[in-house]
Amino acid sequence: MFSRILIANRGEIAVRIIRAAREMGIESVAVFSTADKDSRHVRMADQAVCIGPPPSAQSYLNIPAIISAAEIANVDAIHPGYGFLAENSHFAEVCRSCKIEFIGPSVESMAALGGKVSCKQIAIKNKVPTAPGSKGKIESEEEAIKVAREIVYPVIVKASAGGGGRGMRVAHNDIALRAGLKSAMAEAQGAFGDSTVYIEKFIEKARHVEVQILGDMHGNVVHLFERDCTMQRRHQKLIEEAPCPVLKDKEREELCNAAVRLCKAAKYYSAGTVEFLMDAVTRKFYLMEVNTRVQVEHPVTEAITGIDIVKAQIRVAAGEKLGFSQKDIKRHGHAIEVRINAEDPAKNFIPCAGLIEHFDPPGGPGVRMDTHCYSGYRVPSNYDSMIAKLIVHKKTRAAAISTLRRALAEFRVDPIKTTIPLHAELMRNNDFLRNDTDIHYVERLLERSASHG
Ligand code: MV4
Repeated sequence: MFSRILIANRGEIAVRIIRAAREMGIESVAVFSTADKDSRHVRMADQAVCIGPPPSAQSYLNIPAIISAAEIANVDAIHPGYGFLAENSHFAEVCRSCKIEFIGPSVESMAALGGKVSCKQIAIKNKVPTAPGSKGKIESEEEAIKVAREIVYPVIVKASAGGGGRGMRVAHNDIALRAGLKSAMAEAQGAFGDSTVYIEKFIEKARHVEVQILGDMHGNVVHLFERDCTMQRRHQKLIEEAPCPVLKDKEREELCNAAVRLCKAAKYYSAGTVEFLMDAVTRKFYLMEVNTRVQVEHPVTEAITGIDIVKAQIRVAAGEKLGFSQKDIKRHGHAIEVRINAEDPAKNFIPCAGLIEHFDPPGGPGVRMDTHCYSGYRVPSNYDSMIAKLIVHKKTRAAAISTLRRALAEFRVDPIKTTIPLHAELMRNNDFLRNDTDIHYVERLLERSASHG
């Protein structure tokens, strides 16, 4: 096992990884930008190294600075968390060439599944359901129009390297498709340095359902069931729950097995997530993409399975076997996570950085808080606005919702604005309670309430 690992991240996920390392008897090395010198991950780690000024490009994305810190601290491995360098196969390659273990999948599976065009081709070969569309990369406007007419409009143009909805355009006719293709390619080139796009039939009313995967270097791949992340806004998930409240057991089994097939085909190890769209009308599933990292919402899966996903990632990176098989994994109860962001929902979610004078988190039975915040902490304006994750786990969805209402009512963050009131409202929203939602639901809801003053 490793003696010491470096955490190439900040915020709640850095805290989460330090906790796992400490319980495993592994020393942790934090890295931080000057904006984060008073951050909780810096205080909690066994050592901390400053890697640069506030902008991410010069600190948490600064590969030479992070590798230098790793060399000086003499670590065995680096955990990238999520965001920043987590899905950068070049960074994984640099780690490998420096003989530092990257706590994630192999460079090869990151490249194979991280690119959406190659991921979709592996999926098709392995009978994982995908939306009808282009065979691969779109080479010309004429080809795009031919495909779109075949699969029937509306279609969606997607960037192969895409993420966060960038490089994505919906088109309802030839004219819109020509324009969408141009702008999606330009946006993808600018954002990812890769203009590769492909086309799919646009699924108009869908839920977002994703499967948690764990694999080891010995060819074992298991799933830890699914999460439902339908409640989101502008590609930012707001609420995540496990299990998916609308799935039937047979659908669940098919979906989870398809995700395992895909990851086995890519010789995947470590934690990963296979994302699907579920057509709310036909109940058919379509692969969206694979996230080759630990996700923000991993705690809901930990709650229902009792498996510590971060510890499993560390063990697997050290070459250990998973130590359990699919039949050993059972699910219990229902878990819901809400992301608490330092944003003002009443002002179009503008970020609200600044001093938190009072931070009083909830607790009690069935409540987990993952956060780096404390009373007296100043939220820097340079990074993502998520300041905490509140996770509840109870026997049933109804009980989890009751506990979440209670926990949200206890939660006090003063004086900065947060998304706590929005979550309190959503926990009393009848459409959410009845699962009569889709991936565009929150945006429609917010538009309605804005127009009603
Ligand atoms: C889709 C889709 C409908 N049909 N693909 C959004 C993120 C990007 N990675 C893929 N996305 C979508 N792909 C087909 N064939 C709708 C979306 C989509 C979406 C998906 C999940 C959650 C929120 C979303 C918001 C807008 C569009």
